[in-house]
Amino acid sequence: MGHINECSSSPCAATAQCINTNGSYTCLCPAGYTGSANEDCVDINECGRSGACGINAKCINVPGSFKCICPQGFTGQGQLYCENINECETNPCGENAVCKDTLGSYTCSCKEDYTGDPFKGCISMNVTKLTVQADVAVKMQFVQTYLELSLVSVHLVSPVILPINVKTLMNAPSQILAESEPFVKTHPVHILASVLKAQSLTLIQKLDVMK
Ligand SMILES: [Ca+2]
Ligand SMILES: [Ca+2]
Repeated sequence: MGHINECSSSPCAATAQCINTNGSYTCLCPAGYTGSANEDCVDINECGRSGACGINAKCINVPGSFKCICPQGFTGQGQLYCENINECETNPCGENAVCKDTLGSYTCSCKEDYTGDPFKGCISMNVTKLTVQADVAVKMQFVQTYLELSLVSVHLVSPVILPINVKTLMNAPSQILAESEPFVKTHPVHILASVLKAQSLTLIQKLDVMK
C-alpha cells in the first residue's frame, strides 16, 4: 500500500503549514498566527493584549510576532521594562542653565537672573553692555541743525546671545549728529547696547553707520 502525501495537493491555507500524517494531514497556523488553517491564518496583534511589553515600552506588531522597543529617552529591555534615562547626568545644558530630568526627556532652563538659550548658554541679565551685530536699515532725516537717525528695520546677525526684542530696538531712541541727505540704506552695524533687565534694551551708540 502506497503512501499518499495529502499535502502535495496544498489542501491548507497558503499561510498555513501542512503536516502529512499516515492516511491524512493536518493544517497548522504558524506561531503568532491564528484562525482556521484550512482557510486562512491571520496575524495575532500581540500589542492588543495588555502587558505585552514592559513598562514604558512601545509595542510594535509585526506579522507572526511583535516587538517591544524602548522609546527615545528610555533604556532597557523593552520586553521587560524601559527605564527613564537621566540625561542630566551628562550635563546637556548650556552654561548657567539648570537641567531637570523628566520621564523620557529633560529640560534646560536659565538660572535665576540669567537669560538666553538654556541649551547653548545663558548670560547674566545684569550685564551692562554688549555688542550685537545686526543688519540695520536706517532712515536719516535732517532736522534743524542735526540729522535724526531712526531705525527702519533690524535683522540681528548674531541673535543667539540674547533673546533681544527687535521691537524694543526699533523703539529705542536714536539720534546721530552728521550731515547728509535723508536716505534709507541697509548696512551692517555693531550696536552697542545696554541691557537694563531681561529683554528691555536701550540703544546708546551706533558704530559704522552708513557713511
Ligand atoms: Ca503579530
Ligand atoms: Ca529623562
